[in-house]
Amino acid sequence: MINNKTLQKWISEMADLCQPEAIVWIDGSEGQKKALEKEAVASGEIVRLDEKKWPGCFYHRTATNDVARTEHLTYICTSKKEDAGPTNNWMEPAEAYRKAGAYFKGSMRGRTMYVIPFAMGPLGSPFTKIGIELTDSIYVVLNMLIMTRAGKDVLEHLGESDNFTRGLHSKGDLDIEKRLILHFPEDNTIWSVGSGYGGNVLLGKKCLSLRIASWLGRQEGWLAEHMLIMGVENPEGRIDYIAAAFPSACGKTNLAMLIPPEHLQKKGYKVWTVGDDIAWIRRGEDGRLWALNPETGFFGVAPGTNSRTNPNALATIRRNTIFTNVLLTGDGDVWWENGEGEPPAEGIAWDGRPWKPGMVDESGNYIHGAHPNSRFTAPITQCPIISPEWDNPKGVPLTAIVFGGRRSHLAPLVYEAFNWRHGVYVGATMASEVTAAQYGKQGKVRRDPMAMLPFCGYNMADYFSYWLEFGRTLPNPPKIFHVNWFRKDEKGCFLWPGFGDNLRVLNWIIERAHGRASAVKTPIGFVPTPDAIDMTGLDISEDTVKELFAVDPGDWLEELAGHRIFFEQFGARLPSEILKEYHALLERLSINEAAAG
Ligand code: GTP
Ligand code: SPV
Ligand code: MN
Repeated sequence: MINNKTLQKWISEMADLCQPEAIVWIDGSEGQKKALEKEAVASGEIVRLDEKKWPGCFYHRTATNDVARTEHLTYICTSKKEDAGPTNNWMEPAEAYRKAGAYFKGSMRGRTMYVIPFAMGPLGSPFTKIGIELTDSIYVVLNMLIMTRAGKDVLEHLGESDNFTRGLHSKGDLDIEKRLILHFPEDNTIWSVGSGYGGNVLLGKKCLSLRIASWLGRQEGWLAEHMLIMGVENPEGRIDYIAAAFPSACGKTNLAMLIPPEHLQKKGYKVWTVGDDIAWIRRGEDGRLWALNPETGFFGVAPGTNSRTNPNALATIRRNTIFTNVLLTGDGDVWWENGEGEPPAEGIAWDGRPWKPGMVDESGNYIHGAHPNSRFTAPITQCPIISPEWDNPKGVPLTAIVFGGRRSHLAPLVYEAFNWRHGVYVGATMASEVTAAQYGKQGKVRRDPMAMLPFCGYNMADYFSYWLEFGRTLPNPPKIFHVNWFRKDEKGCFLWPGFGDNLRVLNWIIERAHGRASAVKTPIGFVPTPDAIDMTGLDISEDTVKELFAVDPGDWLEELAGHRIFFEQFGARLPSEILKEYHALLERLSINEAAAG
């Protein structure tokens, strides 16, 4: 099928290691896809859903110990430990190849090795990167066919070049003790073994498009970020594009597909989806930043997705979608918590056990039908508001960059950084409550700079330096903002309705970026004046608005202690500008607190 010597040699080496029974090339054809679906249905790897209700849709359940990214088993394997930095797990490359090699050895005996040539980005775009994933999972193949541009066109484009990411994946025996997700940025290589869950095994996604790409981006002068991209069209027809970084399960997919509240719809506002998880950002010849979504699908969180919160997602997943770890019913239907309609009378839960509504465990806790990190994989083109620009090889020009997290307390609904350098500080000090998208204690606040803590492929101190340097080269860097949809009152209820109403906040952001809309200066940045955000049609009290915008210098001074502890781990590698920003913020807050107190 191919003449690429480097590729052939690598595949034969990997086949020698894993010893598959057969090797099958993925060509991207409909016929091959159908045949693979049939085979996986026959083996029980996937279940075909009811054809009337869910045309072209399938269900898959992963092992119960394999339902989220395992960050503690994810490594950056650089020759020097300092290049991975203190926030990444590190393994010496030779040691890593040896250790994982033992798990890969013979792991594909009796199985087929699928060769998936895939491109992240449209073929021919200056952004685009090519990867080859070798895998023993049809589920992975079917997901990659949705999430990436995969097939023989990619091989033709690659030709005899050796410039591609080498990805090797085997389910192994799905033993968490023998699971490793390894990145070798110096070799442009990814090895993933012992898992069958999304972010661990769809190697084009977090592994290539963020960890490897962030490394490549720094060498080549661009940024790879954990960001959604969306367009907001105003009544005059002007479209402003925004890129926003929120940690996993903190609202990227939802914001990217937002439906404007009625009042703004009537005025003529529209939203266009460009991407929901990853943005590759380059400096354009015009001095602006241009962003591209390298993916072709959504791998979205199912629970909480319903026709009130995200009707566009619901429309997107009606057909040709793979559901993972949701609840399955006997008649080929699926269901998840806070989804559509009443729960079915009975079904099979995410862990494979029979489930009925109202079931509780020994301690009286609710038993979930769908796993909180259950997901759908759906083609991006099925999104009703897909932007006509979504696959423009140039990307889209950015008006603003937004950072955000899940903070019950402290962070106001929105604020604007004073300038690029301060904006980098705001991103670098992002924090969020841990969600079900990663193993760990849920609800605990952890620092997650630019939502990249689990995804930065090199030393995070160098990443901060690179962001600072990147901004210095821009004649008019986009304004940087921070949002928090998740602030709660003392009863634990969200203060802000969120979802569609977030457009009200985006409009303020866009107006500010164009030098309009009013704001007050606070120690942490510019916060909207009480009347600056259009609240028409919202049932929200003046007191709530005040609480949403409140900046408490005492609480922020406590928060700053956390910033300092986080930064200390980087030692001398931390850029001095970050420390300068820290001291300036400390001073602004101290003056403010003294004045208040
Ligand atoms: P990853 O795919 O893990 O990167 O997640 P994501 O950032 O795309 O998050 P997603 O949009 O899937 O949202 C995750 C959860 O947050 C879902 O349960 C949503 O219902 C909920 N959520 C999203 N936006 C809002 C919001 O504005 N307010 C509130 N209260 N919840 C939200
Ligand atoms: C995330 O966890 O940020 C996701 C899902 O988008 S995964 O592909 O598993 O990383
Ligand atoms: Mn994500």
